[in-house]
Amino acid sequence: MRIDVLTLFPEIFHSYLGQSVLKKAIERGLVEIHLHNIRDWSHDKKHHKVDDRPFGGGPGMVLMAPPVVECVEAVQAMADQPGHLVMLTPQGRKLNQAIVEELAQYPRLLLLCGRYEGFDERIRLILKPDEISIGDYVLNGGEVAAMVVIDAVIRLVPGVLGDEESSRQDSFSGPERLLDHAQYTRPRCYRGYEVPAVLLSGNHRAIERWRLMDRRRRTEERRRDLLDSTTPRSGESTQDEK
Ligand code: 6GU
Repeated sequence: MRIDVLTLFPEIFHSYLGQSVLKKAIERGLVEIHLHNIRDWSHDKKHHKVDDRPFGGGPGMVLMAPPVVECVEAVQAMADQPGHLVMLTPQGRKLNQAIVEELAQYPRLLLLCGRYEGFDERIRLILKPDEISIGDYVLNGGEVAAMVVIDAVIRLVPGVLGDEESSRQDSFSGPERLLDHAQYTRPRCYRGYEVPAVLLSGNHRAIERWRLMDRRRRTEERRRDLLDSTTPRSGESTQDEK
């Protein structure tokens, strides 16, 4: 998978890209990440300005359409196939594992990160991006959200995780999209708390039954909303209906 990140702050990604899982995936040729500075497409040759004051007044600055649109077009032309354009904004559809699975199907993604008070609306009208938010809170920019998308998506690229099973057994994965079950390791007893006997039994069918029951119990206790039939399944992605 190839991911192109379009941002005003490419440096924010540098230490993240050196992180172990991603670094190994890049070294093994499973993932390619290319950083592009939107400022390089500024029409202002002197100060490389890419933002301006909003028409109609109001606080903050708005990202101008020409550098952003032209940056996206130029980056699209940098590989044989165009990528699926994702714009990170708080107005997008709220990210969940079903959307992550959908994004992981594309061989190429472009992640467009905003800053300041937002994007000139013509950027949306011209580029028709898939707008994604990572939750109902406000970040200073889309960079951290883009890293969240990259981190969640690359785990689903075959070969990136050592053990292919581990992503399928994650919270929110599998047919029921339940939370994960409890895990235990040594010692068997700590401060009076024993490891559940079934996990030491060697009976794998009993262990699987116990884990499924534990996932259902935890999900009911902590996230009743995930048990609703309206919860998006793999391949469907809807806004949260609640
Ligand atoms: Cl994608 N961007 C910003 N600026 N804030 C957010 C967000 C994105 N998702 C949640 N809050």
